Amino acid sequence: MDLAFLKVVDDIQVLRIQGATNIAIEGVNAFSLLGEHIDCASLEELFVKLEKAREVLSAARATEPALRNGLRFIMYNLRKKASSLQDARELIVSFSKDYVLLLKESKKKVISYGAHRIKDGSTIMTHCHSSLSTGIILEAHKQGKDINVFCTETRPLYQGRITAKELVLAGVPTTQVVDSAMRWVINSYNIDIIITGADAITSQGTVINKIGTRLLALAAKEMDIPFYSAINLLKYDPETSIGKLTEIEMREPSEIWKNPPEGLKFLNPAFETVSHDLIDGIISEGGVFAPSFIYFIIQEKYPFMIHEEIGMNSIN
Ligand code: RUB
Repeated sequence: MDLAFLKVVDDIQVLRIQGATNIAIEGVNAFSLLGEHIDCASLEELFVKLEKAREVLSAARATEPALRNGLRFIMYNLRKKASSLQDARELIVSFSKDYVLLLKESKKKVISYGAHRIKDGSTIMTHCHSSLSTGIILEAHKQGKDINVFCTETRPLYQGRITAKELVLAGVPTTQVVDSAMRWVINSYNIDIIITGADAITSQGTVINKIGTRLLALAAKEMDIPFYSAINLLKYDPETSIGKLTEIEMREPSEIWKNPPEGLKFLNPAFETVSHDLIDGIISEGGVFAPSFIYFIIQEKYPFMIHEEIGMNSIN
């Protein structure tokens, strides 16, 4: 398979490309480039090669529906509209651009709606690195709101440092704590609102985000602090509507400890679920709403996600 394509797959696997939105954008662009140039003699051969590439890219990170939905969007539209090889090569580029635009436009809306939710004088807490939740905080700061942020380190790969750097560089007063101090901070520092990103949302309104997010949501519940999840709806996992579970990615033990004593076992889950009863609101491009409304909003906004390929009736 094409080397440039495989390089992007590897970058996604080893987290040189990190965060659901970035992963989806880079993955879809790589898929489009591959489709445009891959050696093929017929439209049928192109489809076979694209399906193989889709499989490889989808497997790069198990818990990333925004990327899988991008590939679903391109293939679904391609099968409906492409009538020749040349036609398909042009269409793949234009459908990829359409999807990346959807991602970028939805992100702008999430940031704008989320910033409305932050009051002047607020202390905000976040976890991991999410371009959406960091975007919301930076937007509130740009609007002149006097805010103060606490963020976690996010072991084992320290994505919280990316968040901390972005905020400090922008002049936002920011404090970092170790992950295990998350409840202590909520209890001791008058947190007004918690906003995290998300990698996926299921048909039941369960959000999946970086390991530690549920602990944060439980601590928020205990102390009655509003907990919001900033998510674009392209992260909906349509397969959950036919009963499948979103897979939680398990990562290498070496991320936790490079030279551990022999015989020590590790578990290194990258993500965990936060059920809808722990979430006060989803901040999405479709508005701020209770997670349990998700299925109806997806049906209306992104019907391509619910079509025959996953065993539901086509709405398109
Ligand atoms: C990153 C992570 C982020 C979401 C959302 O995990 O959990 O909160 O991906 O990101 P990892 P965004 O570093 O393992 O990819 O808001 O940018 O889509």
